[in-house]
Amino acid sequence: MTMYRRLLLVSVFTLATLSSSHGEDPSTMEMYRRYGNAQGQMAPVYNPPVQQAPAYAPPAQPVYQAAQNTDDDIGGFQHWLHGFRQRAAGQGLDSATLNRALAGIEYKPRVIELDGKQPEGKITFVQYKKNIVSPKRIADGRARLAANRTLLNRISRQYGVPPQYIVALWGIETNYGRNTGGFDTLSALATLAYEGRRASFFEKEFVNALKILQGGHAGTDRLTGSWAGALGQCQFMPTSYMRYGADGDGDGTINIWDSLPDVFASTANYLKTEGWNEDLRWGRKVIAPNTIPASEYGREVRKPLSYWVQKGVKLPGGKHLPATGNDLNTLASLVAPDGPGTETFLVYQNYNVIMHWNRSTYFATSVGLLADAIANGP
Ligand SMILES: [Ca+2]
Repeated sequence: MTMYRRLLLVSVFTLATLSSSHGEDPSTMEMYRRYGNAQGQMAPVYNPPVQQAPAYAPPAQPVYQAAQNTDDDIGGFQHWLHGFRQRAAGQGLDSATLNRALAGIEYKPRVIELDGKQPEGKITFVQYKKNIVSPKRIADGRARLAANRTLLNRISRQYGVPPQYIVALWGIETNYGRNTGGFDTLSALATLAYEGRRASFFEKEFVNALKILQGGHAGTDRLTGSWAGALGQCQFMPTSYMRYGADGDGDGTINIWDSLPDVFASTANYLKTEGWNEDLRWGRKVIAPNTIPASEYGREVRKPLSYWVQKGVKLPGGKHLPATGNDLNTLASLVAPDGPGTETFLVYQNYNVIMHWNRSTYFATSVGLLADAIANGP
């Protein structure tokens, strides 16, 4: 199906839905059936949320010529941008910013394609870890830690987050700043908000990306990153940038693209804000006896270390866990990313902080393992 036909269908489908008081008249169902057949499981993506209705009101200002022409091959997207513009203006974005930012925005089919190809669940943790915590990434991390030792120590003291975690997140997110992604952030976020699978999430990110622009933190040329809209060397979504971004070099701006002090301070500030406990590690690899049922695995099951010791959880090699006195009250959970009976970890509060960054046990466990490998290096 050509892009033109695809978008026209979406547009017609949406208008048909809006014209029906119940959204279930035969014409709507027919459009849904046809579109669903063409797109398989992607069909629900195009179920237009009710709040998108204002997008189809007549535009107040004829800024977007294409939006008034349903024959245009980007008509549906431009219609959506019209509506977005009205909503964004109500959230404190000025016309100068909107004119500047929205003029160059394009619908990006590749972004939607990638959104449907998330790797999680398709590979095992063992395979993921082999790629992510590779000998090369460990060696690079050790070199980066050594090269930035003074800076990292300063930021570590300020935020209470050990340097190796800052370096590990940097290494996993962008391979130490080498791969920040080449997608135009505004177009990517607009495409994801328009397509609708997580419309409200991506529209909020889109608004915040425009606020970054309006605040003078970055120009449109700067706003490039992952297909999902993550920015800079620490791959913050715009909302994370607004919430956790920190000025590590004191120049008055938060530059997570070029300033390592800003990248490190922002990363550390994120972890600190979400509850990092500098007295604890992230977790560690353990051996769990098979008498522990599957129902006791998972981050939701938080028990004192004394409980796990009593259940027979030990260090690899069979030694006892290094916990005495108050340590035995520390809450911990058993996590086995590939399931009970496979590689198992006993994790603490800081693991949950990493999971806040990215809700993936593959990701969080790999960050911990890479941090340990970097810190324990030569
Ligand atoms: Ca700065």
